[in-house]
Amino acid sequence: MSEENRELAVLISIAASGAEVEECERSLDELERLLNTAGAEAKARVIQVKEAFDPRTCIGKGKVAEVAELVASSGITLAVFDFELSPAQIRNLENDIDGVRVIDRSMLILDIFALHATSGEGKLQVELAQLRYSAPRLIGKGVELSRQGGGIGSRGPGESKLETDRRHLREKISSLEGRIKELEHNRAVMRAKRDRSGITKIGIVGYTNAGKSTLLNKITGSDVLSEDKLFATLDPTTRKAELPTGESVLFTDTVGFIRKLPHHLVKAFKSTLDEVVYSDILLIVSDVNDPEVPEHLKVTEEVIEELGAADKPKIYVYNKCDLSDAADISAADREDTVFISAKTGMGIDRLFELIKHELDRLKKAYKLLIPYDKQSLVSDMYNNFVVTNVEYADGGVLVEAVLDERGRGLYRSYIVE
Ligand SMILES: Nc1nc2c(ncn2[C@@H]2O[C@H](COP(=O)(O)OP(=O)(O)OP(=O)(O)O)[C@@H](O)[C@H]2O)c(=O)[nH]1
Ligand SMILES: [Mg+2]
Repeated sequence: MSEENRELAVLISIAASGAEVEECERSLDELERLLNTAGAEAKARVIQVKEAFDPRTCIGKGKVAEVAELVASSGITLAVFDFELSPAQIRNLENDIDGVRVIDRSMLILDIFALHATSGEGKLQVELAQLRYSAPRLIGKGVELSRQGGGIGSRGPGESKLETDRRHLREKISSLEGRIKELEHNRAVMRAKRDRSGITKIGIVGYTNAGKSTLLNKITGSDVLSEDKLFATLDPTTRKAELPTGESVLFTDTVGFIRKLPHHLVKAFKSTLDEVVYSDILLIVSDVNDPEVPEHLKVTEEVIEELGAADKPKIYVYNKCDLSDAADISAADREDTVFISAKTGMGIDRLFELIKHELDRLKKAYKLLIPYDKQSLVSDMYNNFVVTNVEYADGGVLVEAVLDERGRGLYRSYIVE
């Protein structure tokens, strides 16, 4: 889309008090980046400072009139609210403000997801999330959903199929849920296969645009799309890499997180986010230069918690150090923290050391009973792991050994304790 015919938008937020205006502005900065990623341009911002909340239009009557005036004089055709709106609120706002479509942050994020989804699974997940969230909001407000190019907030893989009828909507949702269940099952089967290979799985997670895909590419020599865009990655990619010690591990790049990430979106992406849940170690990637890192980490930890993966070993990876002052960086050398540049490769060796350290920690002592006709396994174990004791017993050799994930996978069926 050329610069001239980018859709113009007004961004709208509410601060509960004067003290919250700054936080509102930061959130709007991010909303603006989301809007740009979706191909539109922010022409104006409106923040209302207000304690009482108007349930009809969220912002007060006076502000609605102000926005209407702005819209009439500036070529703005889209109003984006930085918080969730109900279907009724959208209707009321569109009635009161002539000539704009009204969407909220969630719908904008879903729109970007729709633009960036490439795999069948990703598209299905976006479509499901849109049907659950956007469709009820768009239905009945005179927008023809089946029209091509309905604009931001109404794009999507399933756009042409969106039914205006609620019954159809429900049927569609349950059919999508069924198909996603199938894909989830396929993923589980693939995962079980990988588990049997016993290779340690490392999940790369973190705020959107932190450099997760760039890191995966650097470590594994792959070429996953990495871009200066929010939500460039939607589909997880898993690649094998060899640590300097010779050990193989699997790295998985995942969809990024963002503040006010709607709960229903996390739910819709459950099948791909499961890759996080089944990781043995999490790399939490942040952009070291971003002043919002504490907020980003908070959001990331919340999503990890929501996924039920809070108890995994975590390594905090501060990325893009090539852009920052090296003096600050070496100051904070901690066991679970590393400063890198995924672009130049700086600090990657240290990251590998930390990973190795976690791998060692994941090792545990096991007792195994190896049948007498499988004796070659015992010498394998001697070669690859630390064997602490061997006894000859009924039915086989009783071996005590310290195993990592891989060993556990390899000898799973012989573990007795
Ligand atoms: N200077 C510099 N830029 C980097 C570094 N790592 C990533 N980038 C840039 O940051 C932008 C985002 O990188 P991605 O790897 O796409 O980030 P991501 O975390 O995968 O982002 P999403 O998939 O959108 O959530 C790209 O323009 C990268 O080139 C780095 O170490 N240094
Ligand atoms: Mg990415």
